[in-house]
Amino acid sequence: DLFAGSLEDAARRREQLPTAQLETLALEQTPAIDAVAALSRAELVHIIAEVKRASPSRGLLANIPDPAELATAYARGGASAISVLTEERKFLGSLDDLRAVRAAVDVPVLRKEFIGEEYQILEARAAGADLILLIVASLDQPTLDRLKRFTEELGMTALIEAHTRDEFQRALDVDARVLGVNARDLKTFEMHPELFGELASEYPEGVVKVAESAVLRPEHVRAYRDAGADAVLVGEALVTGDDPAASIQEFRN
Ligand code: IGP
Repeated sequence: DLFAGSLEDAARRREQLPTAQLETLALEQTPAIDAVAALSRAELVHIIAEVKRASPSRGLLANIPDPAELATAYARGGASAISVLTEERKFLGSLDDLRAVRAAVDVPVLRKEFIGEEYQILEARAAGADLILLIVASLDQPTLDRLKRFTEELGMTALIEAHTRDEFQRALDVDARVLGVNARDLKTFEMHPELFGELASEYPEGVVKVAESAVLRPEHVRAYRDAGADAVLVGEALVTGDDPAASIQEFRN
């Protein structure tokens, strides 16, 4: 299971770099960028562009020899934030990718990882991330609440991800400020692009509405936008296309 793998990998890294030392590195970083503010600026729709080499559902997507170069193209196209997969086993990502992207762009950067403990959040901050992902389906409610608070204590923002109405409510119960509805069911990999629209009216005022996955063409972005999305998270379409900056420009219009 992806979540267990991420936690094992973090435990291995902790043997090399104990929590106290990692904490020092995290606190030395330039303060995190305010992602809520960035995603609340006036824009037809914000694009969160993802650096994604592979996935368990789609296999190998793209080589991406230079994630900094890809991120630079994303920023040039007008991406409001960049998501970097750091999961190593199935997505072939790494914290090195995150650091490279952080050094290359000045928009908010998201650590896309299966996060279940504070150590992984400290790693994200030490690598320069501004946002982290918390997947409601993988966390019990007290843990979700604790990790979200810890994220904010470090000055970062949590993108809290739901895939059902019940998970959406649990995200609101911990005061999600950025709430994503993932069209992809992470257990079956089935796509439910209509789910965002079904939940869109339940967002309280001021919570950033993010639609995740299932965008291959501009009309898919338009459908999410018409349903009320503030931001759309796109991976596959950008890494497999031949001009990511041009694709983002198209998606934003
Ligand atoms: C991007 P897509 O279909 O554009 O490649 O999807 C993003 O939504 C997806 O990578 C994602 C994801 C996740 C990956 C959403 N939630 C949680 C790993 C873990």
